[in-house]
Amino acid sequence: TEGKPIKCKAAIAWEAGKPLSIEEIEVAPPRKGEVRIKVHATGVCHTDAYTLSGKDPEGLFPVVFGHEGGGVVESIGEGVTSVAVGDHVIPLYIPECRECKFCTSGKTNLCSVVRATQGQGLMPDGTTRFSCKDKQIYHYMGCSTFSEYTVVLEISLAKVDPVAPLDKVCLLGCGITTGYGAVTNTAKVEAGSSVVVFGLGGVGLSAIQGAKAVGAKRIIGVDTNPRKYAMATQMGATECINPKDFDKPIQQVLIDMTDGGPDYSFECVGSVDLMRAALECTHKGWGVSTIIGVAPAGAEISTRPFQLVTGRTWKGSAFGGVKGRSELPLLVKRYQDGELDIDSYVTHTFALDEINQAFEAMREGSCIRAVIQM
Ligand code: NAD
Ligand code: AHE
Ligand code: ZN
Repeated sequence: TEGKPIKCKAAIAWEAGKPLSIEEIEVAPPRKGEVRIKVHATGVCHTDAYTLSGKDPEGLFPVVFGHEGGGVVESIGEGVTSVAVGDHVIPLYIPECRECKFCTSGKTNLCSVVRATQGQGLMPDGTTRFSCKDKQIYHYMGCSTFSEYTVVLEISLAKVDPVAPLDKVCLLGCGITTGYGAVTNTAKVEAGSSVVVFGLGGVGLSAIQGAKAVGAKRIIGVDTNPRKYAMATQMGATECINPKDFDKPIQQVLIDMTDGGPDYSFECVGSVDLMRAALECTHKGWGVSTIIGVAPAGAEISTRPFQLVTGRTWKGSAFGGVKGRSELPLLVKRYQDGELDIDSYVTHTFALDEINQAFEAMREGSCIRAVIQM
């Protein structure tokens, strides 16, 4: 039977820098290889605020943001076989087609089959499934979870245990997986290592959790907001420091604290100055620094080449190097087994109507993750 459009509520960003507005939108039925899902919950990630701000070179408007969701399959398009109506799913902004040269390389999670159209806010056939007031509305990062219903590709869905609470495991759709995976997959931090994490938001706290899980000996959290230290300590930080408390550059402070610098560092803020500090603080000869934060259009990193000549390595990580369809079910299991903390991250919950308050909470600095319950 032919699917029908669904009218539902969504938060639309009509233009950069303006609050989102709750509108009735029409969500078209899923086409070939697509799945329509009822979104049950979604986190709000700093990246949503970044693109809303207008600093993302790929930002498009009007758009439905949101890329940290959990939902239930409402209907499937032609040819969809890996998920069925009623399945619980987490949308993935990095798909996993299992066929492209990236997926088959064994070297990366950056599946690229649909990256071009995804970056243009479109489904692979070049159209969108959202409309409002006779206008086409763009998709965001292939997910658009700030809507009661959304359409996502089959290859962009991780099927998860239906027993797992979607208003918690939705956070595996971005922040938690990103920080945790950057430590365990990208940098491959070993037991006994020293680790510095710059930025103690949802991503940085998860890097700390990952570092603790692999047995890092010393884990130093760096943030300009001291309200983040209690959670960082709870996640496994052995110390927390504020760059504002020192006259010396933060890289020098860290080198002095750790007898030559940490083995690993992670930048979880999106500041190119901190990216430089994060590289330069690491230990001569073997230090590895991983960039996770997203910097604004036009920003560029720099350092003296000597920093690399003398044995430091600069890396980057997207979605923690995680292949979502294969690996997210394992992280869900780890959560269910009590080995991965997700619950502590949910410091705020809001209804979809209140979504601008979630952005406000993130700016205000008291919040780790706000979860929108649909
Ligand atoms: P967040 O806003 O929750 O946390 C950022 C933290 O950085 C805050 O605690 C803030 O106080 C701190 N901070 C700000 N300026 C600082 C400074 N100068 N020195 C030290 N700390 C400072 O953000 P989040 O959701 O945790 O995301 C962090 C970054 O990671 C963002 O740039 C986001 O866009 C990016 N991100 C990247 C990926 C990826 O796959 N690469 C995934 C998710 C998020
Ligand atoms: N559009 C931005 C890039 C944004 C970016 O780096 N995104 C991360 C995920 S952030 C999630 O909160 C990512 O996965 N990048 C890989 C990719 O292919 O986009 C810009 O600067 O153009
Ligand atoms: Zn994100």
